[in-house]
Amino acid sequence: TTGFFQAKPQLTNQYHEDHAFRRALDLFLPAQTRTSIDSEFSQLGDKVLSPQVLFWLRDAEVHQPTLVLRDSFGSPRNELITSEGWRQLQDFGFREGMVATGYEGKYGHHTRVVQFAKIHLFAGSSSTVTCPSAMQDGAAKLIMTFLADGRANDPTLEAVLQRAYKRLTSRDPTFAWTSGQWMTERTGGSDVSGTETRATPLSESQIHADDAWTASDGSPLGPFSVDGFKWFSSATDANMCFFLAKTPTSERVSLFFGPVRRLKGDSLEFNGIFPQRLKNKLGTKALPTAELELKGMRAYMLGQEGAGTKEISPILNITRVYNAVSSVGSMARGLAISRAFARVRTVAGGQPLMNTPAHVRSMAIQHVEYRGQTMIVYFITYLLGITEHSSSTSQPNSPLLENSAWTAPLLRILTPVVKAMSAAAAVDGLRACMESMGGLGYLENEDVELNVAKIYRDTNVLTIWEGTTDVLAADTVRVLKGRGAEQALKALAGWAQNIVRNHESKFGLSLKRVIVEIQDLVTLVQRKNPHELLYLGRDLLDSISWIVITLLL
Ligand code: MFK
Ligand code: FAD
Repeated sequence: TTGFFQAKPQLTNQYHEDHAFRRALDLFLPAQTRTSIDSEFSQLGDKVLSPQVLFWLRDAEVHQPTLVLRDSFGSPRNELITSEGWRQLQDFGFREGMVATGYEGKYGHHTRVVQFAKIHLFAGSSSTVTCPSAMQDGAAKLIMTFLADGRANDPTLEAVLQRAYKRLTSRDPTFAWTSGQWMTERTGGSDVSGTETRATPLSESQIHADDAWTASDGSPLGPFSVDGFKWFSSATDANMCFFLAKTPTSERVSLFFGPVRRLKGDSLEFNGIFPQRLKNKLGTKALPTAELELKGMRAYMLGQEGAGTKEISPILNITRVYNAVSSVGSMARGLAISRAFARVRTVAGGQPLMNTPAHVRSMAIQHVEYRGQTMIVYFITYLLGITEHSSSTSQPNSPLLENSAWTAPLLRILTPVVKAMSAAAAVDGLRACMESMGGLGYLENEDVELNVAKIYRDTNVLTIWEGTTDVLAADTVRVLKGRGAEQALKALAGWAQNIVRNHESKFGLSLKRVIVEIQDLVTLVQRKNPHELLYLGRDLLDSISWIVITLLL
């Protein structure tokens, strides 16, 4: 093998190289916080590209999860096997506080910005362990809110939840838990009203008959027995899960919570859960997404019976933020690979691609899209942190958010908008990154950190799970036309008009086009009925995200 070989592109520390990422941190973090995280982030930027982490990433991709349903002698085994690399990446995530940072509160209002910046840097090296992390975080948030509101009126349930919360927010890999979120059934994932899973309350004697079995932390198993079929379970290796089921007394779904495994003596087994098969997917190959049959799974009901979708919505809203951060994190890695390639690849005329105007123009278009998405994604992490760390009198004094009444409604409207738009942008962006590397971009690159094709495959799911684009558009319409609609529209328009005024007076910018767009949006929402707006849902997403991105850029 003589002749030319392309020099290998070299990825550099993205905390230092990625201008859009740094701009988002500069915009949403106060200077003091920015300085105090500098060293940790610089190290994290190195770690996610270190030989150790890349070895785990490669191992997780090569040794995909398997299900052992029977042993060689025909006896049932019911065992899920994940790779060493996958487990090590999860442990790395725990140690680095990918979830825990969000609950340690070290950075006050800015805690969530800091936490999600870690996910952003990790995304391209994570082999999607960030998916169970997302549900772990959602579960922690739900439990935290539930306990804070005094809604666990049963002492056993309260103790079980408190113990779970400690594990969900821990940095210790030997103690920390991830969680699953099981909503989707064969009847539908967008609309869960056709849920077939049934939860039946057990009598005292039935509960105590099984007392020898506990959750893996020693907690009692729960007073409901659950039977049904969950069509998609991504965190099948999780320690616990939140899920929807119907009760004998309500045809509407309720929220349940239970351990995924149960323990008796030395024996640890699935808690009445029987994985049927692993899904054969386009991407996210290391993630153990399974179909699960539930037969006698023990669980607790949480919250109001029949209000399961509302009760589970704190998880949905957190995992949608993760989805958005993963979208920009994946774009970030794709663009870093594309830039590294352009530095070493020479094309006709002997010029490196980096000096080829047409190529640089194409890359610039992708970078502008990434920058816009990054700004709006960090805006929702900023809003989330404020809602979690503020009383009405202790909002940060920031020109980005002058009226504290805007925070919660803005977060509620923008979460589905940003989830939908960032995911679509990431798929388009990664396709373009592949193209920017020519044939090499299409290959399953042996150097896993440069495998943009894998990131592209993985990214496609971001538009589907946690709500497809049209379903998220419908969620936006639910906010803009439902109860509290007037307050929501006021917050969005008020915030945007305020930023326009600030920009015009501070920078002398003329933002007439934005003002027209805001007015058109308000008129559209007010004039159309919900059915008409549902039809125009994607236009709404487009218009809202365009306004916000323009004002944040
Ligand atoms: C690495 C990336 C990280 C991400 C990892 C993710 C891993 C993937 C895992 C999954 O995919 S898990 C499954 C996710 N499934 C979805 O996202 C379901 C998509 N469908 C919806 O979101 C539907 O809108 C929904 C199922 C919620 C519709 O249910 P309903 O019962 O028909 O809703 P309805 O009746 O309109 O609303 C019921 C109540 O819930 C209302 O409150 P009120 O009763 O007070 O009026 C709604 O306002 C409220 N609600 C619904 N969605 C909400 C919400 N409240 C707050 N936030 C929301 N998002
Ligand atoms: P459907 O709901 O049947 O949707 C099909 C099409 O109909 C879509 O294009 C949708 O946009 C459209 N549609 C549906 N309703 C409307 C409407 N009202 N208005 C306009 N259009 C509509 N789920 C879990 O619960 N837990 C998991 O861990 C999990 N992991 C997953 C992992 C992977 C890799 C994948 C691919 C999915 C996972 N899911 C999980 C399921 C995922 O959340 C669902 O696939 C998703 O919510 C869509 O549901 P569905 O597949 O039933 O499609």
